Amino acid sequence: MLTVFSTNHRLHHGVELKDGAIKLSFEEPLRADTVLDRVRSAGLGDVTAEHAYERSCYVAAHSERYVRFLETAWDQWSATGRSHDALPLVWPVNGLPSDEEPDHIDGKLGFFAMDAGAPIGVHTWHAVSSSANVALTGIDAVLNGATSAFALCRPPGHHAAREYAGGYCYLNNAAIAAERCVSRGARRVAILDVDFHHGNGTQDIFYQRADVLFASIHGDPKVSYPFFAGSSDELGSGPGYGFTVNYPMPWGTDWNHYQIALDSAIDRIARHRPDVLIVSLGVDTFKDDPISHFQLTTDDYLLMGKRIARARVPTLFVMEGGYMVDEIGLNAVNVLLGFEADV
Ligand code: SP5
Ligand code: ZN
Repeated sequence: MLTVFSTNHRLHHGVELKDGAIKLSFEEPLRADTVLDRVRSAGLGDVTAEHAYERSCYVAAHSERYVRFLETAWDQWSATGRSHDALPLVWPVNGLPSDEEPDHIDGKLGFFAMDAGAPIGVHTWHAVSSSANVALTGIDAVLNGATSAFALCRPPGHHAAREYAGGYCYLNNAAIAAERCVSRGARRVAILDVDFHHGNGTQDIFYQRADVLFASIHGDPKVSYPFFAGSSDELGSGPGYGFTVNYPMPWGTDWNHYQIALDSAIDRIARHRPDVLIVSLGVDTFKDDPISHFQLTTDDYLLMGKRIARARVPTLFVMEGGYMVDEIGLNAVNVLLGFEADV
């Protein structure tokens, strides 16, 4: 399996609120470099750099004004004399009267974010656009005939919606890849999200669409981030009704329970008869993950990959979360090795 990787991910390492204190984020550069090391030591296949893409590829999944914001936020922020990461401090929550984009950067930061989990530093846009290009390069390999490919994206993408950032995510790499499939002629696409956290951004982008099916297995939002999306009664709307499917699972979920949801999700995906499958591959379902609450083991990820392969659909794996850095390489690459063992 081909892996696509960009060294530009190292340009970004933001801060986040950890139990109320501002610290360096769990979403750190060592994550992607550790996965790359394991890709190489496991002999997964060739590693290639990302290609360049037009910004219209990003605007396919996001709004023009949101992409413009991401491109220019640091310059606007630093022009006001600030030198730390740009973070929002006020959000247009339910009940406030205005839903218009503010002129000032301090207002824009909240307008285009769901939380304070996606800080913007001087090189963030460079890393973020490269991460999307990694996904686009990977999907082009699949559309050109590869059975599978691995987009080793960082920063991750699945919390980023059409018009907001959040949860370490800025551009939605999996959604951008799905839109690329559609623009290159795919009639149906499926996205399977196995990150511990609900992929609220991906769900948002395709909620009204019947051509792109979104299925997600994640910690129950009653008790887990992102809290405000991911319940089983979110099914899509309009023509998209029935093309969103959520499997919220309790804290402590292990493989025995997880595989029941995974089988159901893959059955639903098979009935969609997608031309391409995109897997939002987070391995924060691992038992020792520092911010998550499932109990999957390193061996379970081999079984996950085997199960996904039985869908027999050309598949792009897109790296999302996973914060137990010591084992992130073993766990992520085990999904890919399991997939290949069955193909
Ligand atoms: C891509 C992805 O996995 N994003 C996850 C974003 C989660 N952000 C909120 C995490 C809050 C965790 N707090 C844990 C405190 C442990 N002491
Ligand atoms: Zn996650």
